This record gives sequence, C-alpha cells and structure tokens, in this order.
Amino acid sequence: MPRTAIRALVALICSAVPLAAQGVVSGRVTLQEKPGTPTKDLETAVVWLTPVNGTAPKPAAIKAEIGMLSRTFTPHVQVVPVGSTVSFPNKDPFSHNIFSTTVGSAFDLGLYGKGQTKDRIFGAVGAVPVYCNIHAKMTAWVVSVPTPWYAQPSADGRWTIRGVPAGTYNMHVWHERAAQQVKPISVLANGMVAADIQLDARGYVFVQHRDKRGVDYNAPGRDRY
Ligand SMILES: [Cu+2]
Repeated sequence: MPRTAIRALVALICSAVPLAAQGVVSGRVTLQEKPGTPTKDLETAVVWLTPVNGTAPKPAAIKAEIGMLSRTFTPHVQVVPVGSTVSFPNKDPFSHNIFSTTVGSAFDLGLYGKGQTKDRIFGAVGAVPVYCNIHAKMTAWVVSVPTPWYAQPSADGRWTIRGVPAGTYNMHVWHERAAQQVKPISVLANGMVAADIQLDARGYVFVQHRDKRGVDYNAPGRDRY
C-alpha cells in the first residue's frame, strides 16, 4: 500500500475515534424513598428511548430467561423488545405454576417440575407482572418495549444505551415501586448525553396479588392447581 494511502487510512481511523462516541446515551436512575429507607433495587429499573417524531425501528426479538430457584424468580425484572420469547426454567426440586392475569398479556404455563422449561412470547408492549400459583411471594416482571434502545441499570443506577442516532427522544423510566416517568432528551451527533432522573417511590405500598383465579392465596380450601 502506498505511504499516502496508509497515512490517509490512519487519519480516517483517528478521526473515527471521537465519532465512536456518537449516539451514546447514559444516565443514572435514583429513587426518592421514605426517610431512612435505603434503595436496594435500582438494577430492577428499566430505561428505553422512543423518538419524539415517528416510531423507533422495529426491534429484533431476543430469547431471554427468568429462572425459578429457591422460590425466587431470577432476574426479578427482565426487559425485552416486544415480540421476544422468555423461557421460565424450573431449577427447584418441586413444581411451580407460572401465570399472569394482565389484560392483553394473560397466560398460564401450568404446573411443571424440576428441570422443565416453558416459554412465553411477549407480543404486547407493557410491564407484565408474572406470578406463581403455588407460592404467593414469587413475583417477576417482563417489561416489553417497542424500541431497540433500552437498558437496565447496574446496582448504582447507572446505565448506557449505545447506537442511538442523533435526534429528540422520549426517555421512559420504569420501576415497580414508582410511577413511570417520561422525559424528553436530545441526542447530539457529536457527543454523549447524560440523562439523570429521579423517580418517586415514597408512595409505594406492597399489595399481595391474588392467585390465577383471583382468589386470596390464604383462602381456606383454595385450589392450588
Ligand atoms: Cu412457585
């Protein structure tokens, strides 16, 4: 390769370095809590971006997993692009019955035991609480979003979404203990955007959900299956 061509190539690579920062959106989610209450579940927040004008490109579906172990769903919250499949492997030595009664996203995977897995496609946008009909304390969330630009924070609330074209977006932030917030942000072509936001969890009150037939888990004679 001629020296001038190499020089041109090096110049191109070097000029591409600052450009690599294009469309990187990062931020931090915090939760306002009741006085004296520490926040321990920032990593269960979900952040996604939708264009203010027009719609986001159709996101590619993924295969995600929420396992059941020690009567606990892991992860507790899973974000997926709409149309994705979530598998629910049972890693406990006893059976679970995974269901949701959410209107438009209701399903019932039935009772199944150790080593078995069942799948569910989440074809509607929204946050779907997922429960077990045997164990009242088991709760997970599948948050299905209409965009390829989404993230879940690390434990300190910090998150990053890459590959976002320049433009104006609505930043949606969800957490199970707070009202969802939407905040407009501008993504510039020449640098990063830091989009911090605080949600208000002070009004959160735990409410025990009902079983798949709408019956209290402690009701005498309840049909657990
Ligand atoms: Cu269970």
